[in-house]
Amino acid sequence: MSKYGTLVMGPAGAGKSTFCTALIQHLQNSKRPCFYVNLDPAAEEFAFEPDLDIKDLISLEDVMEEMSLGPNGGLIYCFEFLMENLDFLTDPLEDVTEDYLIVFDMPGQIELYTHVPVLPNLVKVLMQGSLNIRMCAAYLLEATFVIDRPKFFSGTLSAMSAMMMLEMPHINILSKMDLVKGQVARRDLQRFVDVDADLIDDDPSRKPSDEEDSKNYRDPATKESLMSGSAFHKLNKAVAELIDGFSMVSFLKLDVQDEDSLGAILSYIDDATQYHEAQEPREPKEFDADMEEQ
Ligand SMILES: Nc1nc2c(ncn2[C@@H]2O[C@H](COP(=O)(O)OP(=O)(O)OP(=O)(O)O)[C@@H](O)[C@H]2O)c(=O)[nH]1
Ligand SMILES: [Mg+2]
Repeated sequence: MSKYGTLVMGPAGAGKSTFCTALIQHLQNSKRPCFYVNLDPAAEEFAFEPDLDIKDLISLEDVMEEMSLGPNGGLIYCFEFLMENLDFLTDPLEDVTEDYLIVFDMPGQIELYTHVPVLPNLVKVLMQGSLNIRMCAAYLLEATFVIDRPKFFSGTLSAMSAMMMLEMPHINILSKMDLVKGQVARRDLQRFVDVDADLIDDDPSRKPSDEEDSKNYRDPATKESLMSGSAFHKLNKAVAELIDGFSMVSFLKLDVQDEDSLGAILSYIDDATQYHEAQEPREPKEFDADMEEQ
């Protein structure tokens, strides 16, 4: 028997927990069971109470206080502690049946997705061995990043880094689409969805060339120069070309208020995990009974 799950990741404030809540509500509306796992040791409030919460094992606040660590070091400590106490996570998941979708709500510290091997090791435990969960990663990036192109490309680089580190089925999602509605033309948005590296050169707020830079000398040590000079532009171009060279990242658009949008994202997750192939065909009688209940 297989199990199915999605690992919801992305930078701080990308809308991961909001997406988890909307997805759980959508699953409930479709009468599909869900098992909600909170793996953010700093999370405080939940619209749906998690079925399993890392804070019952360890909390970031306690770690920071007792170990005198900052939020990033503290988070890595929490995950290393989880890896030493894996039964906390794996035992409850053993009993989850194949009709469930297991939703893992992850923390927003980017180090976890780019720098340390703790997440790849955790994913191996979940996807291999006795649990054998068929997983799809869902990496969220906030749609407002399209307004600031260097920011968009650095976020896209973090998504690509997670894809390469985790080596698992993966979708990328532009979240909070409601915030850019009416601000970005559909055609322009498509260039972000399919990640066009030329966006850096076409940037309307494009920064001066070397020649222009040297005409208007600015102190290279100031923050403004660092984040806007021609060297900054070259760096962004190199990042965009690197992303283009791998040709791995494209985005799905998410509006959490829209059931169709949630349904579309869920169907990508289901395709990636081959959820439908494993489901027993239902008797027409069962289907009718469900419809009557609705
Ligand atoms: N307008 C709008 N706001 C959103 C949306 N999703 C999330 N937000 C807001 O963005 C903020 C962060 O949302 P969360 O869901 O907590 O984001 P997160 O990625 O879980 O954050 P961390 O766990 O702290 O990394 C909150 O204030 C949400 O209300 C959305 O689709 N549209
Ligand atoms: Mg969260």
